[in-house]
Amino acid sequence: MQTAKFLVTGAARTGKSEFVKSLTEHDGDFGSLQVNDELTIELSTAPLDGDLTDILKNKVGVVLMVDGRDSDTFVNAPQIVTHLRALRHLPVIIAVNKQDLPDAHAPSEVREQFPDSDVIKIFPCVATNKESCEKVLLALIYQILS
Ligand SMILES: Nc1nc2c(ncn2[C@@H]2O[C@H](COP(=O)(O)OP(=O)(O)OP(=O)(O)O)[C@@H](O)[C@H]2O)c(=O)[nH]1
Ligand SMILES: [Mg+2]
Repeated sequence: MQTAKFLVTGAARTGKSEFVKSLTEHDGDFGSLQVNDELTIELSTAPLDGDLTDILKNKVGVVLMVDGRDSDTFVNAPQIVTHLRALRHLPVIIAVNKQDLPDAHAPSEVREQFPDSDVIKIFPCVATNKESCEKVLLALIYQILS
């Protein structure tokens, strides 16, 4: 049995816990999901303002949640990604959450924050919707395997 551990981080109230809950049915900052006899996925959340060094040690990828309704959570996304990559060079995907709400910023608007040379993946997300969260997680897994 192997366990693949992912970190879900981002600013306060961006939807980190909701993302974990939709995928794992666990309420809170941690949840696990048994894919099959060989693989378990563990998701844990952590705020951006703490020291993530130890938290990142056993992770295989990072979901950076931003709130599509709150540009304050993504104007500094390039700096956050640079910071995360400096701590540990892991695959990172950005989930632009709350796409179900009116006037949510689209992933393309988050993309505009990044230099053209940055190949980071940016996905729409509705953290309250399981299928939407699965798409984000699968995209991150494909990135890890590529
Ligand atoms: N409409 C809508 N509401 C969402 C979505 N994701 C999260 N929310 C709501 O936004 C609020 C914050 O979501 P949480 O999952 O608690 O966010 P968090 O990042 O874990 O917040 P902290 O742990 O306090 O930093 C809650 O009221 C959620 O129900 C979404 O995709 N759509
Ligand atoms: Mg939370």
